[in-house]
Amino acid sequence: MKEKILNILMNNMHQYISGEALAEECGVSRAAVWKHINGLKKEGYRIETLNKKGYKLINNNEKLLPAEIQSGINTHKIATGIIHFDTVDSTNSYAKSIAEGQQTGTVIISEEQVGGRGRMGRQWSSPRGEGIFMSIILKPKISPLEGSKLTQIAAAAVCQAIRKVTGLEAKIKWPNDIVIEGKKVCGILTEMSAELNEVHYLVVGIGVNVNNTDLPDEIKDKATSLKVQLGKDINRRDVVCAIINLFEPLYDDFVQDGTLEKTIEICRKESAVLGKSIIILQKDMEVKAKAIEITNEGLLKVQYEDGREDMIISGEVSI
Ligand code: BT5
Repeated sequence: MKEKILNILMNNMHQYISGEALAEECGVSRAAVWKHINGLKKEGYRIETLNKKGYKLINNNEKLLPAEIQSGINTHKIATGIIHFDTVDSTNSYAKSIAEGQQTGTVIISEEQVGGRGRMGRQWSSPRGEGIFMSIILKPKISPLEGSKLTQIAAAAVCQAIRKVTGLEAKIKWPNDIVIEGKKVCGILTEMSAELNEVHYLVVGIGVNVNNTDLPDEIKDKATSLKVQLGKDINRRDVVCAIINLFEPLYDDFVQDGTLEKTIEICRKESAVLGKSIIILQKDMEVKAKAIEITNEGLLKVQYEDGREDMIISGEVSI
């Protein structure tokens, strides 16, 4: 109901709509409308209320507010609960701190991160309002050995979402980067709490550079944003909704039927590394190899210069 009211207000941005009209269109009482409007205000929407005239939504500064995301998604589990922050240390860290008490699919999203993290303690540049910083809490009944498959599912969803919303030729740089013209536009960080044979929860963190124009010097040469590539602003909400909508069916295939078929098909089709000479960085060692296959399990099959073949589960690959 809250989403419906928000939709009507959004379609009539900057105009007053009477409580009566809203109540009629939504089939609820005016008191119920008032209650939902207060709920939206608590979520951060600026809604002006004027006696006799009704309610008016003022520009919400394009924040990624929960009701707005929920009105653009068609999922059953993923993002049915969304927690939004103006600022947070790291959405992954927060997600982990509350994961035990959450249902599968809860999404944490923030306008900025002051301690955004990459893998192995690296930093993730997370400037306010420019990118997407979100984490999904998941509780699949899988073996801990399968945890890395969630990264492949997220990569396939983000790659498709970017292509769908912007038309840009996003590619997946196995295992956890999305790149455009060889430059990183998204990173994925999957973290897990598990015992030897049981997963407690997984947190899939997704960071996308959307409207960034001024990337930090340290990453300027190897990073890009959707805006830099497209030459115009992109609505972050559209990208978030597309990611969530595309993630759920791939995730469901995996947890319900144990199949990664569609995910792997996308990871192969959009791979930035298959068939290429790559350098694998593992434990401070650099090894040259050729990327020859992404297996049905999401592993990267490589061939070293001496002809030996190997299967890698995770790691750092450069082209
Ligand atoms: C990643 O790590 O690529 C995973 C990034 C995950 C970020 C999301 S945001 C929401 C959630 N909450 C978090 O705290 N994290 C997740 P890795 O493969 O280790 O790459 C990290 C490296 O990418 C850094 O060392 C930089 O070189 C580069 N980098 C940092 N910020 C970047 C950015 N905004 N865009 C592109 N590259 C960046």
